[in-house]
This record gives sequence, structure tokens and C-alpha cells, in this order.
Amino acid sequence: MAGGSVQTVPTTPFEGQRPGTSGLRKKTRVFMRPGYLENFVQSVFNAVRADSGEDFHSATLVVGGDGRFYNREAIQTIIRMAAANGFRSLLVGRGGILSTPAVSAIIRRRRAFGGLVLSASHNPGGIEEDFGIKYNTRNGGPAPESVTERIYAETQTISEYRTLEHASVDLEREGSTRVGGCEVVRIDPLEDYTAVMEGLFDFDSLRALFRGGFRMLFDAMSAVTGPYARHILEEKLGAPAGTVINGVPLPDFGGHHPDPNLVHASELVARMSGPGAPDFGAACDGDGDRNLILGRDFFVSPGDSLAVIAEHAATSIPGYREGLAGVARSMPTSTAVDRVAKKLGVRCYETPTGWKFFGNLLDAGLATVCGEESFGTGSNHVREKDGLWAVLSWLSILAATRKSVAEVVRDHWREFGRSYYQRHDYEALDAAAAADMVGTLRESLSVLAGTPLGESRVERADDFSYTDPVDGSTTVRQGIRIFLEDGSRVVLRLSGTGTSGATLRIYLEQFREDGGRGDLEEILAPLTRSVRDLLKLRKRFGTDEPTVIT
Ligand code: VG1
Ligand code: CO
Repeated sequence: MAGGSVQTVPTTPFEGQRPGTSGLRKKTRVFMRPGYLENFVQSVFNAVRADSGEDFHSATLVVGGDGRFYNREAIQTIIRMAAANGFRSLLVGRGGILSTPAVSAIIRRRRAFGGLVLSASHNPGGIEEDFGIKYNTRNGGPAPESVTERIYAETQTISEYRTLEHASVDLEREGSTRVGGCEVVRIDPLEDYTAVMEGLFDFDSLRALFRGGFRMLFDAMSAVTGPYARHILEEKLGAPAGTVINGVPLPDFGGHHPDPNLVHASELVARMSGPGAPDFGAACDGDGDRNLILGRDFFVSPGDSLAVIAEHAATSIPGYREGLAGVARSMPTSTAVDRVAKKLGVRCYETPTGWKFFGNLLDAGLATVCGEESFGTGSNHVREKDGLWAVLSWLSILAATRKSVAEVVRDHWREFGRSYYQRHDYEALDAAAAADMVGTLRESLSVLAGTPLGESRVERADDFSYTDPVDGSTTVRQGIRIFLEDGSRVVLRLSGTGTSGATLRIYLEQFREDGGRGDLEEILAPLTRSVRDLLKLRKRFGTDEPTVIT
């Protein structure tokens, strides 16, 4: 099918198209405004055109999303625009489906120039909910800040975008179509990703685990990991049919938040409790990069999960047999993995929140395993966090140690001590009031030292800033840290992924060498109360009860 000729459409900038922690996220209706998506996509192309060498003429772009409302329409728009902008070829997931880690795998394996991922991750989907888009670079990872700032600058001065007239491409069938001068190939969304997993994990021993009667439940939360999990867990590893629940991606995720935590994965949590529950439970988020790990009546805190994976990787997973070069965690993530790094004799890097900050460390071979407290873990196999990778890592650890999930974690606590840890989220706060609160606290940081907090006193407080050890770039104001004399830590920051008002996140951590037997709520209660008072949450927002605790 021949394409129409390239059109240059005049446009004017939209305000607020600055990518946040992970891409641009807005209400779906905002994305549906005429020109809104087009402006952002053209701005991405304008920002990276020079990096492609020759006007995209030899460049391949990977495109796919988590299947949420507006996914298919957005892909058709991107196909026409990418063709009009001169891309040689596009690789589009069949049905418009590609998980975030799969996009990363495809970019790397097929040496693509970059990729566009259509997702607002764990945010709900639907015409009244959220949509999002992010750009990944040649290494398969989220665009670093230098690139996202360039994109943002382009959005502020954009005056035209390029597209062409062309009938919609049939996304449901694999195969190749010409759109203008561009070859649009619809690919199997599972193939590259599955191959990467087969290269890392011992599928034979995992098959043997299931053959031996091991039972698990995987909740795809009606989002993108359904097809991946069915293929890998049920078809490849022989887990019984029904292991994967909510396995069909739906445009509105069945009306739920595809957010794998104790609040939103309540169906899974319920089915994982009681003596007849399966051995292992897991869930992934909308775009497949987050993971929740459960044992029978047992929740694994993401910071502990990262530490346990780092502890066991070399002995339980063939892909890491050579050991870890180093580990990395985002600053608010618990310090559990730091203690594992110390034992392994490798460095632990502390980065700002957001996977884009791990890219350089992974590319430079400084870190092998990375993670965030927000249910994100991953390694150097791709440049995104990877939900199913974490699930397969845990399966491998369970297969190798022959222990239950709870035993693995309790043994970890006995050896390394335990970071009692919680994150409290206050969602949809008045944005100005939240900014004012953080501003006020920031100004008082220097006088906080010595003041009582919880059952201890403030030792020091600062605003985290990070200098990338690879490219030397510095990122400031990445979260307020309050360190206490008894070794506890409180971190505060405002979310960069929300779409309405502001979300305050308070991260609380207290380390104890008590074998992990303490009661989490009890241990964190005094600190929690005094932080709420310090911030005057009730006075400022009318309540000091968080929306979500994870
Ligand atoms: C949140 C998490 C952060 C994560 C980001 C993207 O950001 O805290 O750790 O990298 O979401 O994850 P924020 O700025 O809202 O705290 V995902 O799975 O939503 O792409
Ligand atoms: Co996600």
C-alpha cells in the first residue's frame, strides 16, 4: 500500500509537557485533545533527530503499549508521524501490546534507535483515567534527563508536526506493511522477551519445580503481563492452567488500579492466605515493570526482595553465576541491599528515584542488579525494571534453596538484620499547599539537627542530590532525608508520576538486628506520629491518614 505525501501541520505548544519520573502522564482526555500527542511525539523526534545521524533514514523505532484505552489510536498516530519523519522501519507489538521490559529487550536485541512506550504504568486506565508515553533510547532504557529536558524544550517552541495520510495499519496480524517510505512490521510481542529470560534462567529446573507440585498464582491485573506470564509460566514452565489470573489485557484493567501492592492486588492477597494457599504469589503492574512477591500469608517488602535477589543471584540464577559487579538502589529504598553488597564485597550505588538513573551504571558495568522501593527490581539484562524477571528470580531462589518464601526472608533477616520499612502515600493533595510544606521543611533542614523525633533525635537532614559517576551530571532536590541518632531514616518527596494534584510520599525505615521478629507497625509508630506532627499534615490537609501504605 503506498502512503500519502508528507503533511506539515501547524501547531502551538501545550503547557506542561515535561516528562516526569517516567515519561509524560496525563488524563486520557488531555492526550485526546487534537494535537496533544502529536506535539509530544514530534518534540521527541525533534530532540533526538540529530542523534540518529541521518534524519532517521536508517533508524528503527519500537512502538507498543500496555493495552490501555487509547493505546491503539495513539499507535496509529505514531505510525503516520514516524513514517512522515523519515524512519526506515517501525517494530510494533502485535495488537499494540508490548510490556516496558519487552520494549527494552527488543530495542537492544534488534539494535533499534529507540522506542515509544504507551503506558501510565500502575495508574488506572480508561477515558476518565490516565494515559502516558515515554521515550527509550538506544540502550533500551528510559531517556536520561539530558534527553527529557531537550524534549521538554522542544514542546515549548513547537510550531508544526509532520504526518501523512494513510489508512490505519492492521495491528492484529503479524507482518509487514509500507507506510510512506517506512516499513511497519508487526512483531510477536513475546518472542524477544522470552528469549532473554531463557538465556538467564534455568527453565529445566523451574519446570521440575512445577512438576514436583509447587503451586503459584500470578495476577496480571488485567494488564500487559497476562500474555507474557501465560506463555512463560504456563506454556514454557508447565505451571497448571489457572496459575495466571486476570490474564487478558483490558482497556480499563477491569476498573482496577493495575498497581501490585497489598491494597490494589487484594484478590491475590486473599487467595494467598490460609493453609491451603499456593506456595508463591506474584503480580505485575500495568506495563509489566513492577512486581509484588508473596508467600503463603507472607508479604515480601520490595527492599527485602531486592536484597534477597542480590544475595542469591550468583548461586541460584545461571545468568549471574559470575557474581554481581555491584548493586544500585534508589535513595528512598531500604538499606537492606547495602548490607548484602557489603558481604559480597561490591559497591552499592544510591540514585534518585526513577529507573533512568540506573542506565549509566548498568551500561558502564558498575551495577548488575538494581531496585526501587516501589516494587521495581531488575538487572543488566535490559535497561528497565522487569516484573516477570523478579518473579523468575524468586522462583529460581525457591527452587535452589528448597525453602518457602517466608523461610528465605527470615533467614535473610537472621543473617543481615531487618530494615523495618514502610512508605506512606498522601494522594491528590492540593499542589500549592504540598509545595509550600516541602519548601518550609527544606528551609528548616539546617536547624533540625538535635531536635527530638520519634524515640530518638535528628542527627542530620539534607536534600538529596546526585552526581552520576559515569557522566558527571548532577541532579538536585531529589528528596529530603532526615537521619536519626538511632539509625532510623525518614525520606520525603513529591511524586513525579501523578496526574491530579500532588502526591506526598513519606518513607520510614528503622534497622534492627533482632532476627526480624519485631512488629512492623509497632516499631514504626512513634516515628510515624512525630513526622506527621512535624509536617503539620492534619493542619495543612485536614487529615494525616495516608491514602496508601506499602
Ligand atoms: C514512582 C515510583 C518510582 C518509579 C516510578 C515509575 O515515581 O516512586 O520509584 O520509578 O513511579 O514507575 P514517583 O515520582 O511517583 O514517586 V512505573 O512502574 O509507574 O513506570
Ligand atoms: Co510500571
